Amino acid sequence: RTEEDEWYANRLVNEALLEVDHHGYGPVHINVPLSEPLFYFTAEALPSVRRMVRRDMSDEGRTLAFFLKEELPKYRRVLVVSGQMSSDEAVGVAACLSGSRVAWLTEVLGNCPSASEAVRGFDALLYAAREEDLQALRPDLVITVGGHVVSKRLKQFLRRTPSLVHWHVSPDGLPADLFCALTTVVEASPADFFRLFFRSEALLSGAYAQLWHESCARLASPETGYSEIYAVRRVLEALPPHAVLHLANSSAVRLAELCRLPEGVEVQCNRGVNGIEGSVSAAVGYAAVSDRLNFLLVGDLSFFYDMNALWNGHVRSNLRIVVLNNGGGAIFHALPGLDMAGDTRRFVTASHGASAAGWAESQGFTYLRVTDTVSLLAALDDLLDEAATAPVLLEVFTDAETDAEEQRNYYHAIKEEWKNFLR
Ligand SMILES: Cc1ncc(C[n+]2csc(CCOP(=O)(O)OP(=O)(O)O)c2C)c(N)n1
Repeated sequence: RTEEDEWYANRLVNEALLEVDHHGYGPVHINVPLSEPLFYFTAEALPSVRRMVRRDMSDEGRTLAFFLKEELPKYRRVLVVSGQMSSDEAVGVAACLSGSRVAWLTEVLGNCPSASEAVRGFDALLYAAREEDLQALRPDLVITVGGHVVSKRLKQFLRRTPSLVHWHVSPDGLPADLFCALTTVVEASPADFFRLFFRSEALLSGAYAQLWHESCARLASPETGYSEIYAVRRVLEALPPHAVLHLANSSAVRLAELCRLPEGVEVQCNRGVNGIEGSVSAAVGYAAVSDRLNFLLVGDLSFFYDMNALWNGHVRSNLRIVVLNNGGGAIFHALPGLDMAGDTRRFVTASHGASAAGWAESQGFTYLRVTDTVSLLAALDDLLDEAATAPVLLEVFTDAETDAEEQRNYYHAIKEEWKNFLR
C-alpha cells in the first residue's frame, strides 16, 4: 500500500460522498477490494483522513460569505492559480484579480488578457530556485479556477508544501484534487466567488504576491542556438495580436510556456489526457469558422497522426501550420533515466524520416522548409502574411539530440541567472 494508493482511495470516497446530495439526493456505490484473509481486524483505530466539502451560492451566497469570513483570516499567503480557460472567462477572472494583493499565477493556456497582472514564467523559477528559496514562495492556501494546469513543477511544488489547503472554484462543483490537498469545492463562477472573497477582509500579505512577481521577473529568457525551442520562440513571439494559436501535445504546449506571447493572442489546446491525436482536425475546424489568422504548432508525430484533416473542402487561407519535425516523439528525450541506445529509440520515439511537403502541397498549401536560422527568419514573412491566398505549412527540421541539448542549455542558463541574482 503506497501513499498514492491512500490518496486515490481518499479521493474516490470523497467524490462519492460529495455526489450524494449534488443537485438532488441519490445512493452512491463504493467498491472496496479486499484480499484474504478477510476476518482479521487488527487496526485499533481508524486514521483521520482529509474530508472534502462543497459550498455553493444556493442562498445568494450567504453561507459561502460566512465561510469566507470565518476561514480567510487563517491564511496570509494565498495563491490563486488560473488554469486553462477561454479568453472570455479569463477577462472575467482578470477583472476580479487586477490590482488586488493576491498572488495570481497563470500559464499560456489561461489566456490572461494582460500579461503584466498575473505571474507568468513560474515554471522556470520553480526549476531554478533552491529548496530554501522556495520556502518563502510556499502558500498556505491555494485557490484554483479554470481547467488544466500544464506545469508539472508547480504540481510537485504544491504537493510538497506541508499543511497546504486547497479550494477549487468551478461552476460545475466537481472536485479536482490536483495537489492532493483539496478540502473545499466551491460551486460558483470565479466572478461570484471573488466578489465575496474580496468582501471578506482577508488579511492578505501583499509582500507575498510581490515576491512571486519579482522572482519571476529576474529570469529573462536566455537565447539558444537553432533548435526546436529557438524556432518556437521566433514564431510565437512574432504572432500578430489578433491571432489564434492552437497548441498540440506535447512539446508544443510546453515550449510555448517559455515564450512571451503578444497580448491579444487567443490560445487553444486539447488538454485533459493530453492526447497527440486530433490536433490538426481541431485547428482546421476552428479556423474554418474563424475570421482571425489561426496558427497550429504541432510536433511531427502529432501531425502525421492526423494529417488526413488537411483533406477537406473547408481549409482556408487563414490556416497556418508549423510542424516541428525532429524525426519522432522527441519529448521522450526529456525523460530522465531513459537510455535511448539500441532499439529503444526506434520503439519509444517512433523515429522516421518523413516530411509533410508532398501532402501539404497536394492539398494546396504553400509549403515552406526551414533547416536553420536564416531559412527560418526568411520563412516568417510568408507564414505571417495576412494577404496570403493559400493556407501555409512551415516545416521546421531539427535534430532531436540538438533540441534536447539546447533545452538543457536553456535551463542551465536560467539556473545561472538565478544564482547571479542571489549573489
Ligand atoms: C493518442 C496518443 N497516443 C500516444 C500518446 C503518447 N505520446 C505522448 S507525447 C508523444 C510523442 C509526440 O511526438 P510529436 O508529435 O513528434 O511531438 P514531440 O514530442 O516530438 O514534440 C506520444 C506518442 C499520446 N499522448 N496520445
